[in-house]
Amino acid sequence: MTTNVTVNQWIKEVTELLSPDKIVWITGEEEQLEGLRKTAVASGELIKLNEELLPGCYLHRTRQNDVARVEDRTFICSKTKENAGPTNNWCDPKEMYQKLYDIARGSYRGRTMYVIPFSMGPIGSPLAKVGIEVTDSIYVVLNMAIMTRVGNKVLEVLGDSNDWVRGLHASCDIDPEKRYICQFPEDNTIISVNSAYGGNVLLGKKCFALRIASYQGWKEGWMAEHMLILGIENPKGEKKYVAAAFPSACGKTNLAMLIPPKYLRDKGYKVWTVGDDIAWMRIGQDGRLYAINPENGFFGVAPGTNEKSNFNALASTKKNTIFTNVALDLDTNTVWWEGLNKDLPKNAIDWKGNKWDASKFDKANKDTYAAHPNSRFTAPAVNCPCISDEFDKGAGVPISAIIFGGRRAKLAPLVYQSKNWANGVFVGASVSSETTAAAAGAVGVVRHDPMAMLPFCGYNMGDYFQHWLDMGKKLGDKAPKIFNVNWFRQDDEGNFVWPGFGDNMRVLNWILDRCEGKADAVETAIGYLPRPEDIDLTDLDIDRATLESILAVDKDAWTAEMDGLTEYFKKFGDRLPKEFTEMIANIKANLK
Ligand code: SAT
Ligand code: MN
Repeated sequence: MTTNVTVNQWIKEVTELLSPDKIVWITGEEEQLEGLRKTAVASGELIKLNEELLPGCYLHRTRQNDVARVEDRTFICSKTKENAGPTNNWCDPKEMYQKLYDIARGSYRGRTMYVIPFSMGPIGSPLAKVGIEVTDSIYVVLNMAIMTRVGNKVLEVLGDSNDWVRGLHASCDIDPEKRYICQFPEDNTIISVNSAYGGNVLLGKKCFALRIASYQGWKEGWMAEHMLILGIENPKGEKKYVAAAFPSACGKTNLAMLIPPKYLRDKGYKVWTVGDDIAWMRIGQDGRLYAINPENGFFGVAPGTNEKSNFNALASTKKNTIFTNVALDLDTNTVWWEGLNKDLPKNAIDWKGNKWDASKFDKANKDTYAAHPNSRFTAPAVNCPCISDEFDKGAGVPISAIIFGGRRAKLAPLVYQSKNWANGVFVGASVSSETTAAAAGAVGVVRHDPMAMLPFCGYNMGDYFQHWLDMGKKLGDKAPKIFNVNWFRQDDEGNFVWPGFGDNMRVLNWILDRCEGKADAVETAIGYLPRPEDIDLTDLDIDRATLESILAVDKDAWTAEMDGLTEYFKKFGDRLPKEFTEMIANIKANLK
């Protein structure tokens, strides 16, 4: 299939280890993929949906014990524990290879080994990188063919190079006790066993494009971030790009595909999606920071997605999409999930494969849901009505602003701007968020999630913070401005205060105006905040006092937050940039 010696050597090794009956190289041709879809439908791995209403769409159900990323079974196997750092599980690479080989050995017997050459980023782009994943799952192949660029062309651009990431996925028995998602950053290698769910097995995504790539970026002077990328076009036709980091299932896809409020659309504002989850960023010839989306599709959270919350995402799922763990509406042979619409299907199968009883549906009880809270759609990016012209170009888009955010019911104001790049890095490092269903474990617990990278940083996070500071020094006055947002503030009754979704455009406009020195702000201890009159409230039913309540800096609460951060940062020891300690002292002094 290729003359690349390093590829052939590795394929020989994994073949010996896994003992497949057959080897199939994924060529990227539609005919081959269509054959695989047919095979998967015949075996029950995929269910073909209504060809008229959802052409080219399929439903897949995972095992009930395999529905989210498993952070406690995810390891960074660098040579030393210090290099994985205090936020990652670590295991000695030799020991882990042995353990994983023992688990995977012979597990492809009677099965086919699919070899997927894939490119993260447009094939041949100077910002792109190549990987090869072997898997025994057709579901993985078909998802990878949506989420990345796959096939022979990738091998062509790779040529004889050894700069590619090895990805081994083995479904084994989907045994949660023997499930491991392991990254070996120093070997460009990923091994994932005993899972068949999204982020655990689509190895181009979190494992490569974040964990391995963040390490590569550190070594090579670029950045791999858990960020959406969106372009905002003003009425003059000028486009500005922002990148924004939020933890999983905090609305990155929604922000990336936002539809501006009517009064802004009427003026001629438009939003273009470049990416919804991951950004790779490098300093360009002109000294600015350029970003590409390394992915080729969206692996979005289905529940809550509807025509109002995210018209563009829903439109993206109308053809050639794979749905995972949503409900099947038997009357129409289409899919349904909580929040799609108000018409609960009367004749449906839930995500577990059982007949669903709509009359027993209880919002407070997740066991009664038709779709799993972390059910997903895998949709091709080209389907998105607002996909950017730049998406497929590979040169990247220049980033004007970087936005951090989390899901915080209290404390963090709607928006604020950091005082400078270094302070912005501190703001990113300070992100906390309530946990979501995207990872196994408790939901709704506030945890520190620096830069939304906690589960995805492939090396010591103290070094990662320093890398951010170093990038800022290189960027100098060309550095993007850094902001923090919080769409999730709640009042005392637990209602969301800010309408969010399309109305977030009002905040983005303030952010872009700040980048151009056009908008006012007040300086506070934590950064620059808009005055209520700086946020355009045209056509919005929210009064000034309410807005004020989410644009205030509560001194006691922020002092406590700084004390909490001081404690948290201790875990990074002497790898913590000393600037952070100085900033905390400064902020506390200014809060007095
Ligand atoms: O499950 S994935 O890791 O692919 C998605 C997410 O958690 O953001
Ligand atoms: Mn994500």
